Amino acid sequence: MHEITPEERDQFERLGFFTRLSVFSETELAGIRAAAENAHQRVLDAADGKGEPDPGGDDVGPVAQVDNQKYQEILGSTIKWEWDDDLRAVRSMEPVFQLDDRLAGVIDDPRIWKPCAEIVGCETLSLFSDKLNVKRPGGAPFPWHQEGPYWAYGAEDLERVVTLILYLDDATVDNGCLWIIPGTHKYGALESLKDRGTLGRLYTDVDALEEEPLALDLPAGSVGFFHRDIVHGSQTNRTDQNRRAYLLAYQPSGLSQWRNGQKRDIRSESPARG
Ligand SMILES: O=C(O)CCC(=O)C(=O)O
Repeated sequence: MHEITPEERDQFERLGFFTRLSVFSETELAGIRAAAENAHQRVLDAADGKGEPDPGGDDVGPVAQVDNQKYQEILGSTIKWEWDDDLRAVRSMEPVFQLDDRLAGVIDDPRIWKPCAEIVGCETLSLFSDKLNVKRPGGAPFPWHQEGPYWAYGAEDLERVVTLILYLDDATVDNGCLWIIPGTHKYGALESLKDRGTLGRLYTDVDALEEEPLALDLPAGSVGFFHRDIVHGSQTNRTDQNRRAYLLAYQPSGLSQWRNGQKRDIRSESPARG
C-alpha cells in the first residue's frame, strides 16, 4: 500500500518530485503539531535558562552570526533563529526528534519511509536528517537552493539520499508554501549566488533557468518527496497563521546522520501516534 506507482516513479525521474495528499489524518497531525510545539518550547526555555538542564551541561551554545542569520546549538539541535529578532522564534531546528518521541514516530512511519526506500532501491533505510521548519506569521523566506551541494560535505552516500516535506498546516502561497522548480534535479549542482556573503554559496542562481516554478500549496498532512538536487525555496509567511513543516531525509541503513554523525536506522512499522 505504500508502494510508489509507475506514474509517481516516472514523475520523480522526469521532474524530481511527486506529492501525496493528506497522508496523515487530522488526529495524527494534532499529535505531531503538539510535538513540534513542545520541541520549540523546550528550545526557547533552554535558551532562556529555564527547563531541565542537560546532564552533559552543554545544552546551550553561543550565538553565531553568519551574514544576517543567527545560529545556536541548543539541546543537541542546530537552531536557526528568525531573521527578525522581534519575532523571538525559531526558524528551523535540526536534528529535532531527540526533543519529542512523537517525532521519532513519524520517522519510523512506513507511509513516509517506504516510498523513499523504493526510490533509493533499499529494503530499509537510516535517517539522514530531520528538521522542523516553524514558519510563524512573518517568518522569513528561504532563498532558492538545492540540498545536494549543501549535503555534499558530510553525506556518506549522497547519491542515495532522498528527502521529503510533511506539511503540518495547510500550506498556501500566502503563508509561504514550498516552491519547487520541476526538472532542475537533472542539472546536478548549479551555480550559487555571487556577492551574497557567506551564505550565498548555499543559494542557487536561478536566472539562467527556463523551467517555471511551481507552488506546492497542499493541505496539512500532505507529503512531497524530492530529489536532493531539485531547486526549491519559499516566501515570507504573510498570514497570521503558522506554516509548520517537518522535513526528513533518508539514506541506506547503517550510515551516519548529517550533522551529529550518529546512526539511526528505521525502527518499526508503527504508524505515527495521534
Ligand atoms: O520550509 C520551507 O519553507 C523551506 C524548506 C527548505 O527549503 C529547507 O529547509 O531546506
